[in-house]
Amino acid sequence: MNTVVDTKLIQQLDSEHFLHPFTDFKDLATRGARVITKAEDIYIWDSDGARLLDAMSGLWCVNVGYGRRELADAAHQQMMTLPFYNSFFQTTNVPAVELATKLASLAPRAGERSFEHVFYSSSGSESNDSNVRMVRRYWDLLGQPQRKVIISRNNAYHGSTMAGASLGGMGGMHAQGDLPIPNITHIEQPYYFGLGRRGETAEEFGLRAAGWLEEKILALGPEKVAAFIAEPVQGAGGVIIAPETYWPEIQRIVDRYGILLISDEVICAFGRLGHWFAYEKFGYRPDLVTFAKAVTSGYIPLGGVMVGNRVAKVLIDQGGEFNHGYTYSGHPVACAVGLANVNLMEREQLPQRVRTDIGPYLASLFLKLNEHPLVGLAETCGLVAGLALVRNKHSGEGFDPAHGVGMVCRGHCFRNGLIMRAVGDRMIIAPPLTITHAQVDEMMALITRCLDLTLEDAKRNGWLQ
Ligand code: PXG
Repeated sequence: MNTVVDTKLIQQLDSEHFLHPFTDFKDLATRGARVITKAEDIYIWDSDGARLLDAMSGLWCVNVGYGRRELADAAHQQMMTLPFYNSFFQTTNVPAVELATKLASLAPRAGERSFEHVFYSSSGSESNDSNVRMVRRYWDLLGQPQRKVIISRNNAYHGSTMAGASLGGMGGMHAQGDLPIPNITHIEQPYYFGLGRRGETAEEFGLRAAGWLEEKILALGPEKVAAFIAEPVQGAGGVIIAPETYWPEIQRIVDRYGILLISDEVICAFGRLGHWFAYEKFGYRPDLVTFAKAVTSGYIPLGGVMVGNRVAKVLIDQGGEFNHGYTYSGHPVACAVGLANVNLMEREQLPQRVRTDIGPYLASLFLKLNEHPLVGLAETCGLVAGLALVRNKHSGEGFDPAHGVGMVCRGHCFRNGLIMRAVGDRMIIAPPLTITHAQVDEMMALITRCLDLTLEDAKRNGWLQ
C-alpha cells in the first residue's frame, strides 16, 4: 500500500476538519499533528519516514503487535459473509456466539463468581455505562433500589462518556460537563510512592488504602452502596500498582457489605499482566469485568462486560426485558477479529509468555532504572511499567509541575524513536506482548538515553535539588 503522503497538506486538513480527543485544538493547529502512516511488528512510521518503537502498543491495545495478517483475513472473510446484523430482535450471529463462548471458557470457574455471559459494546466507555445500568438494575430487581452509589477512586480512568468520565477520578474531566453524575463517589488511590507516609511499609499502606473503601461505605451507609469499581493496575493514571495487601483487603470489604465488585480490565486483560484476566493475578473475585482494547488487539473497535453468574442469574431469571444495548452489540466483524485475536494469543501463549518470560525479563532491566538519578521509583507488573521522575532522589520530592518534566522526557523519546507516555511526571510503557528480548534491550537503551537527556535539561535549567 502507498504510504507516501503530503505531510503539510494532511496537517492542514487535519487542523481544518478533525477535532482530536483530549487535545487543545488551537495549540495542535499551530504545530501540526504527527501523521502516522504505517506500522509493523512493534514499530510505527510517520510521514517523514521516521521509525518509532511503540512502547505503548498504540494506546494500550495492540497486544499481538502490528501487521498480523490473520486478523485482517478474519475481518475480510466476515465482511464478505455477513458484514453486519443486529442482535436486538431475537437474532444472533456466529462470531458473536463463538467469541462469547471462548471468553467464558478463558475466565476461571469459581461458583457464583464464574463468568458464563458476555454483554457486548464497542468500547471501554460504553462497557462501563453498561455496568452502571446492570448494577442498578440488579439491585432494583433484588428489591434494594436504594443501593445506587458506585464507589470509584481518584485518578482512575473508566472512559469518556458521561458515566465513564464520572466513574473515572480525573478532576480535569469532571470540571468539563458538570460531572460526576449523581450517585458516583470516589476514594483515594492506592499510590504508595505518592501517598505513603514516611516510615510506612507498602504492605501497611495497602491495608490503609483499602480501608478508605470501608470508611466510605460506612459514611454513606452500606445499604446505599451498589458497587466498587477499580482497575487492577491504574493505567491512564500513570501505571499505579497497588501493594500486595490491597486486593485481599478490598475483597474482604466488598464481601462483608455484599457490594458488587467491578474489575475494569480494559487495559489489564488479555495477557497484559500475564493472565487472560487480570483479577487472576491478584486473586480477587469480581462480579463484572470490563474489557475492550486488546480483545481485538485494537484492530477493530470492540468492548464488553463479562457478567458473572451472581448478576447474570438475577438479570436472566427475574429481569424481563433489559432496556439497554447498542447497534453494534455483538458486531459480527468485530467479534470475528476478536476470536482470531484470542486464538492467536492462545496459540502463541502470550499470557504465559508475559508471566514467565518477557515480563520477568522486562522487570530485570526496568528495575535497574531505580539507580538513575532522576528516578524516584520504577516498577513493573507483567508488561506495564512506570517510573516517577523526581528532583530529589533521596526525599522523593517531585518537580514543580510547571516545568513539565514528563513532557520534556516525552519530547526526547519522540526525537529518539521511542513512544513512551508521560502522565504528569510519571513515564509509562505497555509494549506489545510479542516484543522480543532484543527489542526489550533496544527499548531500554532508548529509555535510558532519554532519561539522561532529560537529566541534562533539568541540570541546565536548575530544576534539581
Ligand atoms: N477503562 C479503562 C481502564 C481504560 O483504560 C476505558 C475504560 C475507556 O475505553 P474507551 O475504549 O472508551 O476509550 C479505558 C481507556 C491514556 C488513555 O491516555 C487511556 C485510555 C483511553 C484513552 C487514553 O492512557 N483507556
